[in-house]
Amino acid sequence: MPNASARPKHNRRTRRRRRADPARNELVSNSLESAQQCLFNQDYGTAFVHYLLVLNLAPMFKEFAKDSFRFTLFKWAEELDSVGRIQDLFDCYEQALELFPADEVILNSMGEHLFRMGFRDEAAGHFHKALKLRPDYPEARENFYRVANWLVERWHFLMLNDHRRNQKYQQAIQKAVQGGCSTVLDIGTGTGILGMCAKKAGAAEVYACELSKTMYELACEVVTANGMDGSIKILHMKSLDMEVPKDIPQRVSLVVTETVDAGLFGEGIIESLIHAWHHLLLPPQRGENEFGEQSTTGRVIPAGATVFGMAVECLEIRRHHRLCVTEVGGLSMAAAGELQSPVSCSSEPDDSMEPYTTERLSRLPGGYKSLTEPFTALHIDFNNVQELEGLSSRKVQEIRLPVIQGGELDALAVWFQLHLDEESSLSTGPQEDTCWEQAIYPVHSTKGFVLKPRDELVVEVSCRDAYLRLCSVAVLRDGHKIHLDKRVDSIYPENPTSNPEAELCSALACLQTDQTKDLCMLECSEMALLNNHDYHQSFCSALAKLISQLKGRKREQGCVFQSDPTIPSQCSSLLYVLDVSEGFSLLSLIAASQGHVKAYSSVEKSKQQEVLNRLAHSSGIAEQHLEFWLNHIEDEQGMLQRPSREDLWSAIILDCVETCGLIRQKLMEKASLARCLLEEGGRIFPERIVVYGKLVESDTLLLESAVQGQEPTLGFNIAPFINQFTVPVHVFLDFSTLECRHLSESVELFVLDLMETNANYTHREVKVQATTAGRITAIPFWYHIHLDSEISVSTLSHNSHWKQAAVVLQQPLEVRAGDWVRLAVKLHKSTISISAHLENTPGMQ
Ligand code: 44T
Repeated sequence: MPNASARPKHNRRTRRRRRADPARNELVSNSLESAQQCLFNQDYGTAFVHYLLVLNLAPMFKEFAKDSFRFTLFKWAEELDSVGRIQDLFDCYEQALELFPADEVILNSMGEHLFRMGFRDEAAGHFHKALKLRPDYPEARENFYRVANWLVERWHFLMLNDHRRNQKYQQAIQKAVQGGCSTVLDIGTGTGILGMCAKKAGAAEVYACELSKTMYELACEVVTANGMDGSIKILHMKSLDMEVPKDIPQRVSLVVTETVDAGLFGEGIIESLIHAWHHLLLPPQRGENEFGEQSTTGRVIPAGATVFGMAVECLEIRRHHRLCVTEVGGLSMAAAGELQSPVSCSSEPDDSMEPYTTERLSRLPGGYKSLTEPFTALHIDFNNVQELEGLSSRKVQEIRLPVIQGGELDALAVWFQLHLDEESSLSTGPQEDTCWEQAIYPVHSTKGFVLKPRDELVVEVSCRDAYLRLCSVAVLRDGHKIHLDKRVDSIYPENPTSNPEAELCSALACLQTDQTKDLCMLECSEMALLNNHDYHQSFCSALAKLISQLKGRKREQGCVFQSDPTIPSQCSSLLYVLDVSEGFSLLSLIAASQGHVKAYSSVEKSKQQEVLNRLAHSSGIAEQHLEFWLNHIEDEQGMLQRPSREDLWSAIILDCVETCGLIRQKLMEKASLARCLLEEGGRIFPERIVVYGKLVESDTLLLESAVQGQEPTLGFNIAPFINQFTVPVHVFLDFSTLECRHLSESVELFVLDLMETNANYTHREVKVQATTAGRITAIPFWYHIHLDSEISVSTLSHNSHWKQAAVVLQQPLEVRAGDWVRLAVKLHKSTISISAHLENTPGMQ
């Protein structure tokens, strides 16, 4: 398709001749007429082709036909989407954007398609563009807020707000540049800050590379705004793809980088530095450097790192990685097989496994207990390429750690000290006042292992695929070695010949059961949900109540219920329950265990379906009473239509709140659809959700939301650029450990009635009185999920698998104790927004 915007401008003569071209004019007018006719007939595909022809031949019709063209495009795209013609769909959008490159509605709509297909970064880019074109476009704004976290991760704000870290890096760079490193490469430049430090320190040549497109564009904007666009060359690429002289003219004398994650190596720093030493850096320095002279050798900031570890007991970590209950909602879990979170470094690495997760230990609800002193796990010199290369082949190091306090071994926590140069370092330790999280290597052994004060814990440290791996392998107790990494926990004597019988038994046990067969992976939040006793108990009671009511009703209608649930009942006496929870859920089984219930589960993964089948079997639930719904239907749209049955659903269980603390998208649409599919007396679980919130003053939340203060960052103008990516709602918050001052009591913000459509509203004003003076910076919110009029679950409870969310106010609001604050709460497409105003009505109490 020709690019209309790129076509050369016509001079007057050609334009006059064009206007006078009757054949062309006729084609245009016929095509326009056909386009309109096809549109009227709802033949969107043909209409779209006609419009393309008209608008490419006669761009002057663009304004006139814009609305109809958009409408046609959206309708045609919907059709293409429904039949899975995805490539055609995106081709149409591309053709449309060639005609209307600055059309925010088309951009936003293409973003929505991209998002649904899982192209989150690309989707985010489209929403961002749409919003730049029209900042007051609410649809694009909401979409943008939903994805901004993927474009610019929230830790960028934390790092830029961390003045000590910024200053230390700046000083180290300044010293190196003044010491002779005059050509500099900033690997993973982010906003461009370290590159700008090098330029400001007087480096002659500065290069920077960044692999994220959004961050690259942001760095370009920032560098230009600081008047350095001519003097820093920024490349949109991964450092590993850089070559001399193609990308930079010659090797540099200094590489600066902060491509480190909480586990140090997760951003690929080892690979990047090995490549840099081979291809981008001058050879390393041997002996003393000539101070002040232009350096002919290369070096890296940071110069190296020391990694520390410590064994901890922590219930919060445990409940996210191990099954801690024996019974869930009345079902014994004994037959479940082994359930494991995907965070493990003991098993073979595969794509679905992560060796560690991250947490800020100081903010874990319930805290943690150190079971050992911190130990040094590894030291690495970034200026020694042989050492970097040898890391993966280093032999596994075994460390023995004396246990200092008894407690259950839940995880090894890891942090590091980054040595910027010989003098200066940064620590990511749990006791430090920094923005850093720690890496957590959870222990998986099913029963949990309680360490005693005189024990020694044996930890193995190794480096595989350039990831640091730490594994608790054994405990030395009273001269015995107790192995921890065996699936069957077994006691081995230090000297194997002293108890050959025990050894033989455990070897046999390992042979007899192929334990990996029954291993099933659950997300951390799914594991926490299984461990959430109250949640399942509440559902169990509410379901039991409803089912007994409905059975009573059916009996009155003359139905007979067999006492033995394994004998197939008459169809009309069965009750149907559908659980549309996302991910792993036992609620369908809990429903089926009530008897005379046929339950439909939405669990999709086959390993997880196997677990449900095993549990059904061990709980005496007849095989035909549990079905996997999604095995039968092709597309999601059929989700709530029960297959081939004239009876209606007795209960539909909806998943209302995402783990991150937000209401699930399209919840209300699903609820209204579900309502139409219920039998008389049937219900939706939950029937109602009440949103609660509280006024708080929290600097922490501000630091994670935007670069704070009016002062430039290290003298550079960065904040206004990165702050464009600020979002008003903060997710995955732990309100119980958030450092903040509570400025009011909890207040009901909003009610969502899932059973009564008419009861719902989209706006609500709530008045709340400040109990303490302060600056309201945020309003954390959470939900009471009412299953029926008596039973509810709170997303704020201590054993919840949900986190909380918070609205961070654009401008903090100063209040005195007793002031009334008016909150305007809005719910648009499952997104909550809140603005706060001081209520100044005289006499208001
Ligand atoms: N997270 C810290 C990681 N990059 C920090 O695209 C600490 C997380 C964190 N570019 C809470 C707190 C904290 N070539 O923009 C990124 C990334 C880019 C590269 C070019 C390469 N080889 C790479 C590798 C990475 O570098 C930037 C920084 S990476 C990590 C930083 C505050 N949660």
